[in-house]
Amino acid sequence: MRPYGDTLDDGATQLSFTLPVEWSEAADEAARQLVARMGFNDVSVVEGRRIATGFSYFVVYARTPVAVDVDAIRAPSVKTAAMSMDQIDAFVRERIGRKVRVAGACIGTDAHTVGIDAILNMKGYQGDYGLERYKEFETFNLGSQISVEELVRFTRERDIDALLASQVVTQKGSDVTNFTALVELLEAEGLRDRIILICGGPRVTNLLAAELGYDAGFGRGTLPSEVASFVAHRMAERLPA
Ligand code: B12
Repeated sequence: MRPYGDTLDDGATQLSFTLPVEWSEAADEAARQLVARMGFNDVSVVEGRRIATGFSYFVVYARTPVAVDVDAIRAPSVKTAAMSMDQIDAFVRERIGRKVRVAGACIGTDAHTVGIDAILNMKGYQGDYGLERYKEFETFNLGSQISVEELVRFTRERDIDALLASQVVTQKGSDVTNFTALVELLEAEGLRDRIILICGGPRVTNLLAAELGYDAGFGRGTLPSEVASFVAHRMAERLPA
């Protein structure tokens, strides 16, 4: 399978990028040559303009000769059967028999709270109520710029069942660094096996989460009920038969 624009399989692709150069016709040609060197064919620079002193921005159309076999790709979804808030509350009452204690935060220096708030805050996201609204969840939203040390201390002191860590900024791999530091500290403190550990953010995939040692990862467009359902099912699975 490859991308297409006009006719199936034509490989048509749109790229956009910034170059640290004042715009000129030579800058357009530099952009064209760069994309050709990336392995693309039929390269045309459809937009090139100055965006700041010494910087230009380009939009380029080109065709890729490469393809992937989508049937050979394994990326398991984290989504359990869709359940409403009431159904999840009933499931927790029947199968777990006590409130589930959930804590969430945006970790490291990341100050983007909108994503974790969408999952935790009472009003929720896209008409789907957040975890604070659930009767059977006791929810703690620690906010932004929370260090992994603080989050782990809170987890221990409040006997948290499920820990939710958010990362929106991914510059220089800071998301992976912070997620990794959290897992490592939980392991060092002997807490990792006791909790359900979840990461999330617009660049997070369930595949990445598994690689980092998390129970699940949720990406862009996640609804609170998807997270609540995962936590409830995973808690039930962990109970002795
Ligand atoms: C609003 C915003 C801000 C606000 C944040 C306010 C706040 N209180 O959150 C302010 C102005 C403070 C800000 C600052 C910065 N920002 Co900003 N910001 C954005 C913006 C426009 C929207 C983000 C947002 O709110 N999305 C809406 C929410 C609902 O979506 P979401 O985060 O993806 O969350 C969903 C899922 O991902 C998931 N989810 C998220 N977290 C979690 C966690 C768990 C556990 C789970 C289950 C699910 C989950 O569920 C949510 C609901 O579906 C984005 C660009 C964009 N359009 O996305 C840039 C963006 C994120 N910012 C960016 C940058 C670079 C910055 C700054 C570094 C800029 C600067 N040089 O100062 C600073 C960083 C400050 C800091 N210390 O973190 C970049 C990040 C680039 C990168 N990939 O690293 C972006 C992508 C803009 C860009 N294109 O360059 N920003």
